[in-house]
Amino acid sequence: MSRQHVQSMQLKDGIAWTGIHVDDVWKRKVRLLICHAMGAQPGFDLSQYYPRSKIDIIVKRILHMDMDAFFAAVEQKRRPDIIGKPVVIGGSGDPSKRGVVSTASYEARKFGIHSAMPLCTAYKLCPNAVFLPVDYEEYSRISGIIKDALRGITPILEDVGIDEAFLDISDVKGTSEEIASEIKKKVHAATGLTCSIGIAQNKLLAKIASDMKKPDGLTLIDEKDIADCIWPLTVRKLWGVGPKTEAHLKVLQINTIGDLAAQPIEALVEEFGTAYGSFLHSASRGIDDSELVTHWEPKSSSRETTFQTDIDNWQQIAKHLADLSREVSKDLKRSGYKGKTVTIKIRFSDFKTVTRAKTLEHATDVLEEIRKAAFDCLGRVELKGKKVRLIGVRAGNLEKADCAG
Ligand code: TTP
Ligand code: MG
Repeated sequence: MSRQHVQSMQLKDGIAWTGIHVDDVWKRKVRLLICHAMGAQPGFDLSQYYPRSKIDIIVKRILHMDMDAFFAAVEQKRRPDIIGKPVVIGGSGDPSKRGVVSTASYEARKFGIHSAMPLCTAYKLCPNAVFLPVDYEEYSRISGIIKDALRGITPILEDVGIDEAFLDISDVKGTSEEIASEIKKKVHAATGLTCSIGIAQNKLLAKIASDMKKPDGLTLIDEKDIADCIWPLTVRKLWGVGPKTEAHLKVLQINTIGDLAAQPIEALVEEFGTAYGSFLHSASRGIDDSELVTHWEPKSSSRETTFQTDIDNWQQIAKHLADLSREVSKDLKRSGYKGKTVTIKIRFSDFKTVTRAKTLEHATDVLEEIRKAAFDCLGRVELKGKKVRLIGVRAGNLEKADCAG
C-alpha cells in the first residue's frame, strides 16, 4: 500500500486502523481485512458495527453518466431519416433567424459546429445540416426515463442536469466495468440512446472521466492516473473553472491542470482568495470530498402542454389552463407543498414567450385558488390575432404544507 495517502482513523471498537484513499483493487481487500480482524463469518454485515459514512470515506466509488449529443440524439432517434446526418438543434430551428446552437450531432461537430455558436455561423460551416428547434418538453421526458433507469442501479443518485447524473456505486455489486455495462444496457433499452461513463473515487474525477472517451465511452480513473491523464488537460476541464478563471489563469501562464497543481497553495490563495484558491489547489490534485446531493427542496411545481396544432380559440386555451391548474394542485398535494406565486407561460407560434405572475396572500394547494390566479394572469396576456403553441402553469414560492398557513 505504499502509494496510498495514509491518515489516522479510529474505528468504533478501538482497533487502530489507517484511513486510506484506496483504488478499486484495494477496496475489497480493505473490507475483508476489517472483517477478518473482527473474526467475522461469511455474510457478516460490517455496516452494523462501523457507520456506513466512515467506511465510505475509505471506499467511495463514484460514477458519472452523461448522454451523448443529447438533444440531437433524441431527434435522430425519433426521425430515423436523419440518423448519420449532421443535425443542429437550436432556437426555432431556422438558421436565418437569431439563436444559438444548443447542441450538434457528432456528424455536425466534424464541421466545427458546437454548443453556444450562433446558428448563422453553424449554417455557414455546414449549409446541408438538418436544423431543428429545441423541443425541451420531449428532452425532459426522456431525461426522466433515463433517471428512472439509473435509480434501478442505486437510489444514491445526484441529478445534475438534463442529461447527466452522479451515482454512488460503492455498495453496488460487480466490477466497475460490469456496472457501467449494465447502465449502458438499461439506458439503451429504455431510450435507444448511448451515454458515456466515468468512474473514479470522487465526483470531480468521475465528471472529467466521463468526457474522455465520447461517444459511448467508459473511463476509469484512480489516483495513480492523475499525473498522466488529468494534468495534461486544460484547466477548463475542472468542474468549477469557467471562462473568467481560465482567462485569469492564462495571464499567470497556467494553462493545464498540471500547471495549476505545480502552484503553491499560498500563491493561489493570494490570487483567488482563501475559498476558491484552496479549491483550485485541491481540485488540481484530484481531491474532492463533496457528497452527492440526493435531495433538493423543490422551488416550484409546474405543468405545461405543447399542442399538436397551434390554437387560437379562447375556450380551448381556457380549458387547457384549467386542466393544468388541476394537475399543479394535485402535484402540490401529493408532494406536501403549497405555493404562494402562480405563474402562467404562453408560447406563441412564432416562439415568443410571455409569462404573467400573481402572488397570493397565503400559500395554497387549493385548485380553485390556483385556477383563479391563473385566469387573472391570462387576462393580462394579449391573445388577439395570435396562435398559441404552449401553455404552462407554475406554483412557486413553495412552503411545506404543514408550515404554510
Ligand atoms: P452536454 O452534455 O454538454 O452536451 P451533449 O450531450 O449535447 O454532447 P456530449 O456528447 O458532448 O455530452 O449538454 C447536454 C444538453 O444540454 C445538450 O444536448 C443541449 C443542452 N445544452 C444547451 O442547450 N446549451 C449549451 O451550451 C450546452 C453545452 C448544452
Ligand atoms: Mg451530454
